[in-house]
Amino acid sequence: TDKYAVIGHPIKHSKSPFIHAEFAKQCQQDIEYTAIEVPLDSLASSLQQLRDVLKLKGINITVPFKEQAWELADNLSDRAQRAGAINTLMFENNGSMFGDNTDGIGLCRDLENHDVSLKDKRVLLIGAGGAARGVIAPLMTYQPTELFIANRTASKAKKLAELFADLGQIQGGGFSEVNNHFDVIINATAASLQGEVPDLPVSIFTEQSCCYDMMYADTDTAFIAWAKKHNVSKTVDGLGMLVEQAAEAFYLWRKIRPDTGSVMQKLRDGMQA
Ligand code: SKM
Repeated sequence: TDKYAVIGHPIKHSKSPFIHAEFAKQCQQDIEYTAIEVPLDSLASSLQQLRDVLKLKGINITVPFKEQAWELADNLSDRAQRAGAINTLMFENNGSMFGDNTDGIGLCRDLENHDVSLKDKRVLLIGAGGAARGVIAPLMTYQPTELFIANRTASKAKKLAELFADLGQIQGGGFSEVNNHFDVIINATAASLQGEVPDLPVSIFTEQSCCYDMMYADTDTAFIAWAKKHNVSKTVDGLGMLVEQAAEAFYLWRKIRPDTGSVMQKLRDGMQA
């Protein structure tokens, strides 16, 4: 049995063990996947322990360790290099740590699953932290006419826009600098976790806009409820992104691509608390 885990702090809420157990069943892979809480101040030694004592083959990494894990990885995929954060590690036979980031591709696959096209669209990305940074390059491959990164702290958004300027028309600014409407609006802040919405003008919404919240919850997230209140007809939460990023990590580790639709359905049906 090959062993894997997701690490984070906190981690109890994670649906990753359920998702990977479903993938393993479906693909007849003999693996074990658990959730492990790692102390906030000892990521480096924890990674060594997971590799050398628990003999894990790979791990997923979630908040707040993604950027620090990026620093600690020995090798990085190109997409992880650019993302500045990793959510997937593979321990190689010689002990070295290969880091990847599957969040961006996970978001893109989920947008495709929901028939959300970005080509020639005006896209608003809310937030300029690790979650936003990780998805910019993958989003730009769909050739939107414009990507505007909006953040409470304008300078962070402007910096990100500069960092990815080679990929197309990208601008950054504070919430008050957003004064237009967008075709696709993606919330990469964790505001919904506190039941809050970003301090943006409601003029960002049109009835045709599609709103995507990277967060998910059993009921509408605060952001999705806000969009619906302003008559946005298409809203999607981040549960699909979670399943798709897991599938991509599973593929990296096992070289088999699991079916995500059936696992999504089980999660939606509430088979997992
Ligand atoms: O990127 C993912 C991570 O791989 C696993 C996860 C979880 O288990 O909640 C959430 C995301 O950060």
